[in-house]
Amino acid sequence: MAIERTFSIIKPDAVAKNVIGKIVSRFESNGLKIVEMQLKQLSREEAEGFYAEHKERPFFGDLVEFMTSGPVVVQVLEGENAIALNRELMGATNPQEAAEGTIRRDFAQSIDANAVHGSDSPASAEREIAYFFGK
Ligand code: IDP
Repeated sequence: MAIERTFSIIKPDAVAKNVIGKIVSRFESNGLKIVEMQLKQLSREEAEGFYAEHKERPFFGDLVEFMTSGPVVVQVLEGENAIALNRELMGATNPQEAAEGTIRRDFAQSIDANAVHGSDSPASAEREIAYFFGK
């Protein structure tokens, strides 16, 4: 299987709950390496640009509000099948529907405050990594 890179965000709810280490540990113990990492406060413009594909969705305003409500951790994860593996470790968007043992099931409380973001395809991974870390 190919070594891939994917983009991940530990969202403001998880940072506020002090579970950065627990979430990173899930990545590491499942074979993903952290190759870039930064704690940062997103500006409104950065959050709007990052989620531009959701601009027309009714929850867009709340999503931007939430993503700028406190610091996040942006990171690049590398490993075999990293994009799909990270999505599997995260669990479903709605934590109530996320499988047992997933990050969202264990650390998230609601569909809008759902602990983590992860790229959903090679094209998004490339775009999202470039958006925060350049080439
Ligand atoms: P994903 O994060 O699992 O890839 P997307 O459908 O790409 O899910 O949605 C991006 C983010 O938008 C979600 O992680 C969640 O925080 C938020 N979101 C998605 N659907 C809803 C909704 O129906 N209400 C509120 N927030 C939502």
